[in-house]
Amino acid sequence: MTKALITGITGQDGSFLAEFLLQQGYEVHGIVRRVALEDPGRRLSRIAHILDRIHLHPASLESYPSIFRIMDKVCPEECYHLAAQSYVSYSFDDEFSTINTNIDGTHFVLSALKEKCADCRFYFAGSSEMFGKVCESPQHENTPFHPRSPYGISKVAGFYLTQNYREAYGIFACNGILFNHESERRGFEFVTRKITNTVARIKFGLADRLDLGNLDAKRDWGYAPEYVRAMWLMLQQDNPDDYVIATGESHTVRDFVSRAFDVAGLDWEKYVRVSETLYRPAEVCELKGDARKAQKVLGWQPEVTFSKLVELMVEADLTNIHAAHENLAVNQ
Ligand code: G4F
Repeated sequence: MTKALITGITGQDGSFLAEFLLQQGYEVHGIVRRVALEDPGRRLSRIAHILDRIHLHPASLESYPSIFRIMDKVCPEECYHLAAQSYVSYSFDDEFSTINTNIDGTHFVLSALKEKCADCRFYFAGSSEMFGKVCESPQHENTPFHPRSPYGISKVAGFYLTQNYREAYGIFACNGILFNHESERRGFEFVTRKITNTVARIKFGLADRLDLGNLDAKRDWGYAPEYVRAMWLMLQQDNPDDYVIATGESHTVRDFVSRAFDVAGLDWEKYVRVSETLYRPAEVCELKGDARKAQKVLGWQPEVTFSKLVELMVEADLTNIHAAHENLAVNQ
């Protein structure tokens, strides 16, 4: 059994990756915050269905000794470092904690691996936010970075730490440069889930308005379960490398909104209100990835289209809200 360690196992990607690795016959370990173990109903909800098949270890990415202890104890063969403060907008509100946690966390994991299990293969969750103010489109592995947020800056630092550990210490360390990837498990603070959840609430009469910021921003949105497979593929190669993972298609937030309301049979223009307060101090206007290298070397290709992605997210939220409604009615 190959032993894998996932940081950020409670998040969208961590939960899909844990499921995927279990299916591949892995022994799966995850790092979680101590508070998560104390409040499993809320904080472990995405992995509730696999809790009896995975091993969770309390630690903090802000504490080197706690990470070191886990590397010493688990000594994984593959490590997927997904944990981060990953909400771009929030990174402007608290630059210091985003930058400190994200950069130190990556550094601590890499350093502890080097000390305790230098043969472990390492995956770093880089981001298309690193391209920021793009100088060419689509963006590929050699497109220069120009991050536009503290979050983007922290990911660029993590990217170079990963490359440096590969070059300086011979660690099998890979960077995935993942473009936006969404699902029915996406957090409500991200625009896609905010939209699909509000659409479902409007449909059931629980909301009458959707406030959004920049509707013109364009993103390359894919389906998260397909993206975690790409992470795994990177660590199965003969040599470590960096890969862009994207669909190659870009759509505006407005396109997403329009399709989401459409799926629910509603007219978006009746409900959406643009609020200046939701604009970011510096915006990434357009992202579109070129994943030809991943296709050629990893044999990876996305299948879920933009339209299908929106549909499956709206339908999942309609089902969730309908079920919550029914439960409420039964309990009253
Ligand atoms: O959904 P978002 O918050 O995602 P963003 O900023 O693109 O970042 C996501 O993808 C990255 C990969 O490229 C990840 F690294 C990162 O961790 C995260 O997963 O915003 C998407 C776009 C932005 O342009 C934003 O300005 O939607 C625009 N937007 C418009 N109204 C809004 C809203 N975003 C949010 N979150 N909420 C709004 O009301």
